[in-house]
Amino acid sequence: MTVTTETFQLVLNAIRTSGHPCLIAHRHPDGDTLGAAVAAYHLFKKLGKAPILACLDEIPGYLSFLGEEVTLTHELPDPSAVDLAMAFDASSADYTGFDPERVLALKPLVVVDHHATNTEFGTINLIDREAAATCEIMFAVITALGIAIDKRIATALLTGIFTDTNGFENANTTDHVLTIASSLLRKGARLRLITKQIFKSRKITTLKLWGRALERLRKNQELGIATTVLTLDDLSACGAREEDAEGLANLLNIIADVNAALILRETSDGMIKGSLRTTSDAVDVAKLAQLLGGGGHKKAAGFSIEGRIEKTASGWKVV
Ligand SMILES: [Mn+2]
Repeated sequence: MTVTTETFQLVLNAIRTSGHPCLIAHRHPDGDTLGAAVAAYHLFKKLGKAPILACLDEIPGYLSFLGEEVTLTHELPDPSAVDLAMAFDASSADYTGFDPERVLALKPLVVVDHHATNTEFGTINLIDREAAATCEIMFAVITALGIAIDKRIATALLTGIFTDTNGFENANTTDHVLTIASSLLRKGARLRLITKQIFKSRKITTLKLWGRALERLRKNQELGIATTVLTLDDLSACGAREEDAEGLANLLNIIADVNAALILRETSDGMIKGSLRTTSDAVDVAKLAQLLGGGGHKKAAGFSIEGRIEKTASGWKVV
């Protein structure tokens, strides 16, 4: 890990001394934020503590197995009701989806993350930008605490590692990641369930939506970027939901001879969400996303801009 031992010890102490921690998973939760938060939830329960798991949104259907034996709240507690807050996989307070001031009011605030663009908004920042997943960092934390990783914790951590390596396929799949995955499997992690839920549980409505995006794929010759768009009309025409567009960016990351792939899609809050992916070591999509007010990782990043997407005679335009 590229974090200092001192920071690591501060986190271990914060966990050991807390009785009422609040664990925060970011909005539109994915396998990594939920995996890390749920693993921490079970960890605190094992330690006899009373954790609260807070996430603005519901656990998406394909990750429902992570919610077994877990109580989720959609609101942040009063600062006086908790003695520790931990935010997982969130690059900024804003990224959690909660009012950033209310997030920052929770103290101490431990930020556990691996985003290159993390703003270090905690009072303790356990940020390992080299880690493949926040769950990889949490594996180190739980191991260092000397707490036995049970089947539920192992499954939660493996979910985040599996999600963020896109099934051990991305460039961030190091030998260290595979060693951790192997260790989690020995502790009973349900890899077959994770594989099925993440890669083999798509609805026909989702694939129809992806079909629309695939049909519109174009390569911008100047930038060498493959782009496509999805509108809210596409969602209703396909009977799909916003969360069904997740996963499409990884699918587009299989295109040869492009510098990057970009999807622009309208969201119901009047914004356009951009998702960027690349397999090229020469391209840093996090930097590109940052120029547009977003962030992420070198090979996977995103941003949000105001606007709508309209079809014009010369193609799709952001207006
Ligand atoms: Mn992550």
